[in-house]
Amino acid sequence: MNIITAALIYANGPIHLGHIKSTYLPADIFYKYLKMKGEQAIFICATDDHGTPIVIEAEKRGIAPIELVRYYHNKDLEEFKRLGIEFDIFHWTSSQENRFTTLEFYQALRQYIYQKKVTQYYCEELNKFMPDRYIKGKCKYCNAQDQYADQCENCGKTLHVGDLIDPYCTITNTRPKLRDSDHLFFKLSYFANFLREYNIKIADIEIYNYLKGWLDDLQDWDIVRDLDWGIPVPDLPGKVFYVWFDAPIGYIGSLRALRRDWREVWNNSKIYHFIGKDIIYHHYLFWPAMLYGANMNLPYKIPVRGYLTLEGKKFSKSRGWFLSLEATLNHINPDYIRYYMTTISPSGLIDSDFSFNDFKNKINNDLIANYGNLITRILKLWNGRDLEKTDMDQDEINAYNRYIEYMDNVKLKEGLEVAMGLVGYYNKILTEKEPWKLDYNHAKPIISKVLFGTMFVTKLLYPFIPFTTSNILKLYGQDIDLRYPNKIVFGGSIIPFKKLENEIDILKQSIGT
Ligand code: B3M
Ligand code: ZN
Repeated sequence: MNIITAALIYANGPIHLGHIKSTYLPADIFYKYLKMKGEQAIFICATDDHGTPIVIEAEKRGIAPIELVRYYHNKDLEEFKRLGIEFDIFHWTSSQENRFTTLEFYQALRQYIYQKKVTQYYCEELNKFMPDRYIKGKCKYCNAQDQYADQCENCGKTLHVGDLIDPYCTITNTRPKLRDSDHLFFKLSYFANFLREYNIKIADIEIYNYLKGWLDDLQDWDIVRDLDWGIPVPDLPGKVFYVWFDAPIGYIGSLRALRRDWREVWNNSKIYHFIGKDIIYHHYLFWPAMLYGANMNLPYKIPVRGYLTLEGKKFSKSRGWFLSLEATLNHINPDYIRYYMTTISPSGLIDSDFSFNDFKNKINNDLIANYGNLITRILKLWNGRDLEKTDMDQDEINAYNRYIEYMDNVKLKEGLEVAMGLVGYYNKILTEKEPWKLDYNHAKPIISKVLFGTMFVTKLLYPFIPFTTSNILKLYGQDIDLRYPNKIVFGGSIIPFKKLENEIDILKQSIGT
């Protein structure tokens, strides 16, 4: 079995194209590919429901955290579906299953967990410890006013409890006290040797270099927060587990909601975690240490992708510079989104840029002009007449082998390029041999070859543009698998795509919505 996971999405705001490109789309393409290849695979995702930002967002809207996370859970699932993303389960980390699993992990890891007092801000008016994000004050390094307690936005310094001058609680406007609170720490440092060896095995060299600084200086993790939203910590009333403790456990908690034999399945699968580069630390270090300590199967591969910029500038929610998935889906064919995002997203740490011109160009002059045109031309040329059986030639076999190799290694952009190369190969045969100038007897072998090839390459394109390709495959009697076709049923002529015209201008108007 293969388990594919996509990072669990925080349930406190809309999905944007940055999430899609780094995580959800590559995971879905890889999942579709494995299924098409005939492998068993389970695709898991969930909303990540806990953590302070969720509590703050809910408070801002005057609703309970549970209402906020349920709202986003439904909305996210709906949008993922519209993009053709098909999880076997889209669960939530505030589920029963995740609560049980988190408590079991806590028991299993007990020997690596110790209790320690930490000093926290405490609001006497509310009678509560206050998370960093609720406390503001003056930065002790640069004197900037109104900085949050965890980081100064002016000088960039990380701040610790006590580093703010004249701190105040943002809810009551009173001065918080400093008080000790009992927390639990996970001995990450104990796992240093294991983590080094494990990452030499599974991390790409680029990622390994990125991890090195951390590997040399592993800090124990505070896995407790003084909050009332989260999974309660046994024997520490008023405290919950830190969101990053129960979030990765949510992969297993979600599998548990899907399968009774979840433990066997987890421990006997190849596990692939698809993530964005901002959460490398948690997936390459923290999570494997937890799994190892709890005697559970470790991730087999953790594919990472970089951030998305929009017209060269960083996505920013607060400055309204982003494309939400919902707004994009309202105007653009989902296959176009998937196609374009794949062409700009190599694996690894490198960032990619979404550019409106490039988008239009790649859809109209690459996808439609090459693949769309091939479909339309060959079906018209054939027009349902009899065919002769053809087999793959050496060029096709080579392309197929390269496709498999790239896809197996989660090099999806490269896999797509190989498929599009094959599209070019068939177009070239038509252009060079001009079968439309021949009588059908002479044209037949050429038309047959290109037609079988076109159906074949349509299969290779299926994981990337599933809506269009599955329609075509169905219409002409093909299964969704990787076999070279042996028979084609005539389903009429079609024009599979419509060029992008003013959709691009409309999409520009949707920035920030
Ligand atoms: N929710 C952060 C993120 O969405 C976090 C991922 C959890 S994966 C276990 O990037
Ligand atoms: Zn500062």
